Order: sequence, then C-alpha cells, then structure tokens
Amino acid sequence: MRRFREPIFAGLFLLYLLVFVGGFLRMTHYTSGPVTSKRIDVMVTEAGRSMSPSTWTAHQNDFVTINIASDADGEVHLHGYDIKWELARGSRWTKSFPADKTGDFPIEWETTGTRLGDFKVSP
Ligand SMILES: [Cu+2]
Repeated sequence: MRRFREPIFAGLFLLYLLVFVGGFLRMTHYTSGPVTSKRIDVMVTEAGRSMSPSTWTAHQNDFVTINIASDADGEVHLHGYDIKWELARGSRWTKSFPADKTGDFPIEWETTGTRLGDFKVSP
C-alpha cells in the first residue's frame, strides 16, 4: 500500500496548486483595478424634449446606474450601448451596466427621435 501513497499526495498537491494558481490568475486577470460605481439621477421634461443632466459622464469600466424619471410616457434610448428605459409618466426606471465602451453616445427620446443629450465615456 505504501507505494500508492506518494502518487496520491503528489496528485493532491497538484490539485491544490491548480486551484490556487487558477484562483490567483483569475484575480489578477479579471479585475484590473478598483471598480467605481456611479449613479446619475436624470429627469426628462417637456414631454421628451428636454433632459437634465443632458450630458452623462463616466470613465471606462465604471459601473453606472442611471435612474430616470419622466413627465411623459415614452422611451429613452442610449445608442451604442443600446439600452432602453421604458418610462411611464411620474415613475422612475433604473438600469445599471458597466461602461465598457469609450466614446460619445447619443441619448434619444425614441418616440420622436429627439436628441436629449450624450453619454461620454472617457478612457
Ligand atoms: Cu434610438
């Protein structure tokens, strides 16, 4: 029996090594820095003609939460990210997402095609 023990220990050691090194690689490769959360409270007024703030800003990989209220029923569409907030008059709608793409993305009142503002993500 004795000669079987060493391979078993060697196997366990290898398994431990795999789990440990694997976990370490995951940690170092999947998070490249601290993740910042950012919340923006938005108000759409004049029945989809005006939005405040009209410019939303974030840094790449920020975890962004956009909370929108509107004085009319309709849809806010963030182009590039293709995210939609289906709004009913007087109620709020929240969506969260990672700002993984950099650039300047138009925000539109989809119902009429009115440009409400921009989402700017800097590197
Ligand atoms: Cu659109």
